Amino acid sequence: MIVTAQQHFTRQQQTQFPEAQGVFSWLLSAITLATKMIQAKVRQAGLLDVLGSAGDTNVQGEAQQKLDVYANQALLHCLGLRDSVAMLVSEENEEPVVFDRAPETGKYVVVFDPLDGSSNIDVNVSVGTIFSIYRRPDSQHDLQRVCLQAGSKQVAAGYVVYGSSTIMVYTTGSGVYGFTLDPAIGAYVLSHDNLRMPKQGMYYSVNEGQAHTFPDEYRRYLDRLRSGVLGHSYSTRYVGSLVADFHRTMLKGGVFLYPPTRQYQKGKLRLMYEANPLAFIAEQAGGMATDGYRRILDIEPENIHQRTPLILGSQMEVEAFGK
Ligand code: P6P
Repeated sequence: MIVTAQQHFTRQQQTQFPEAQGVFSWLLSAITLATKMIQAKVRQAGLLDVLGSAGDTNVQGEAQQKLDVYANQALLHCLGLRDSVAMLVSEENEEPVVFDRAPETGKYVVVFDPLDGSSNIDVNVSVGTIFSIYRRPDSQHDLQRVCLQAGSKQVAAGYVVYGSSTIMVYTTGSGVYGFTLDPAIGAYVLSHDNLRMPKQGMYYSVNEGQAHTFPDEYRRYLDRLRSGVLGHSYSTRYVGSLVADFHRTMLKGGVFLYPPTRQYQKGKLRLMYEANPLAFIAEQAGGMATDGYRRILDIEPENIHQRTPLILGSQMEVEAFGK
């Protein structure tokens, strides 16, 4: 018996948000629709002359790949059509996109990275979409307060990895569920029911090429992992695409880390649309996520594009940092 993502959203909502009358599951369906549009383009990247830069740079100053632009437009379009969306925050947009909706209608804020790791598309490496959903605080009109909420306030988070298959993983705070897109029927079908991250893994995942610039506590930590102090030696796996590296960590355990480096003194990854959603999912699956000092989900954001160091993965490995 197959369970589609849509059926799962509805079931989750009936048990968790009965007051939402279908609005919440309708919102999630906008995201799955956009990701189906994105995956169709990603699968044909080499054929549709979408390779290479769109000629612009985004707010991060990074060369915008044409698929980045397409992915961002797909999410802005599909989500913008939902009356329940009050505001959208995207890695590709310097400012939030605000919709003039009454507080009792526009109840949600969606934050997303439309196509993370897109520089890998030209070499056919997995890329992904990451999203996070917050409630609009009651009668809150201050834009800053609406979109700058700590990760602990998320009502849902998820990612889609466009890899050897297209898999969507999400949580609404009651466990983690994975769905594989079945191209034959165009639906996401439940494939990972109540996903749990192993308490310890065999892999650590970090860009070793930057290790000489990591702060000492990170270098000491990696030396301890390599020397087997956690009971066994480790192999390293690093795709260079956050969603792919995290999805492996979800299934196999271990730890992913992006430390502060000489180029990125506060770490490279973004709090709002990379660290927070993946931290929520990791914790819901029995894992952990810190910035080296604090639980990621406790960080009070100061701006929508702020970066953070990230240590993310199995409880055993994350707890061992700093010991
Ligand atoms: P580095 C991709 O550009 C990305 O934002 C993440 O997907 C990935 O984890 C990270 O950067 C890789 O960065 O500096 O190791 O190439």
